[in-house]
Amino acid sequence: MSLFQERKKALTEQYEALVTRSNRPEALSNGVLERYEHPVLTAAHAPLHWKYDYNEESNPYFMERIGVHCVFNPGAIYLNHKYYLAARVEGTDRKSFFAIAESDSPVEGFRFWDRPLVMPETDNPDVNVYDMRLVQHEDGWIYGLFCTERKDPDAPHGDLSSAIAQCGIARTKDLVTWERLADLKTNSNQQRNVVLHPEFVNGKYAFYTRPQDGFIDTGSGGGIGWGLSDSIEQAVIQQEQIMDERHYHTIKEVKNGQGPAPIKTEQGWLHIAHGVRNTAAGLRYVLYAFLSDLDQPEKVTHRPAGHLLAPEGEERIGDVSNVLFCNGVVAHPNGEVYIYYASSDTRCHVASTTIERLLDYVMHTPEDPLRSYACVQQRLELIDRNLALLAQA
Ligand code: M1P
Repeated sequence: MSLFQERKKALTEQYEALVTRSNRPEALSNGVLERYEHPVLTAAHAPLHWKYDYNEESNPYFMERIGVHCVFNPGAIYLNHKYYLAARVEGTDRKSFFAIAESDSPVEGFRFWDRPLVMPETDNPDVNVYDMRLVQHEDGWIYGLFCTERKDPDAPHGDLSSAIAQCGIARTKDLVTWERLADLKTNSNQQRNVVLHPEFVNGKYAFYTRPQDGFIDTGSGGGIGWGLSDSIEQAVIQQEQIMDERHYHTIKEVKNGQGPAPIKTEQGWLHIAHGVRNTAAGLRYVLYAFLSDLDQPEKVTHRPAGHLLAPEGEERIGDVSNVLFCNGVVAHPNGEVYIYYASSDTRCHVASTTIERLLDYVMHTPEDPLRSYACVQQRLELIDRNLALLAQA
């Protein structure tokens, strides 16, 4: 067997073992949700034929030609009894693109389609696209909203990092063929983490936004915004209001952003979002949850304090360490919920829970009292109630 054949065989076997491995939930969770032992998608899940030249003559060493560096921040949808993840795949050339992985199971067996997703460009080509939120809208289309990034034309000479981030919009019926619509227009210089609400509100398309002044810093951008547009083909938000503010000395003091489209429940819209604070080790991204009013989704009714999920173990390390990010969730009518989240801009994980448990969490976790003394009082109340119960036992 030639070196080419040996390597191709060994790598193919390794790949098959990876994509077919089973994935068990952790034994004893905190009761809110269960993590799983393995990530559901990693860079190693990218098919070998995306990376290697399969021609022995032109690639005698069976060498990787176009590498894949990370697979993260997946949008998620359940269609025709299958789970689909629209992952952000980042090549070794640093460009991100989207690719669909599918499985019959919510927690294991995800396999990428043979080809990545081809997202059409607008007249102003994107340099980078990432973080798709998949939404089955009541108008009958599946929408993919994502961040589109282009070099900032006003960046000072020599600044090759500053970009303008805006919201790209595309729609599909089958996840295969995509129609690109005009980018969302708002009054903000920059937008990331824009999400389409799944229902019309007052007959209009409704968006969660994240206005910000700079590419990295939100500046005066106060938090998760909300706005309506008459059209989706030429989406324009004239008036943006902040519905979930950043707050001093909380998990979202630097910035925050809506995760996937919220889940409709009898008690209200259940949201998963990310909050960012600054530390000596750099920015730290955690996931949090909140509930908003059924008729006025922009009105937050319950704000549990702190994080729902924070980076743990290997999740803490990666290309951009100390980051959890979520833009995909699947909620079934029977109440099962699968939260797809990425760690450290590197890999994708799943956590499972139910709508009932998430509602219990958002409605019965106390709000952040915002001062150490008040936090101790809050905890003492719990401790005293528990000590009384323990004394009776
Ligand atoms: O690197 C962490 C995340 O940073 C950005 O998110 P945000 O706009 O909220 O800061 C995005 O680039 C996201 O993809 C990335 O995971």
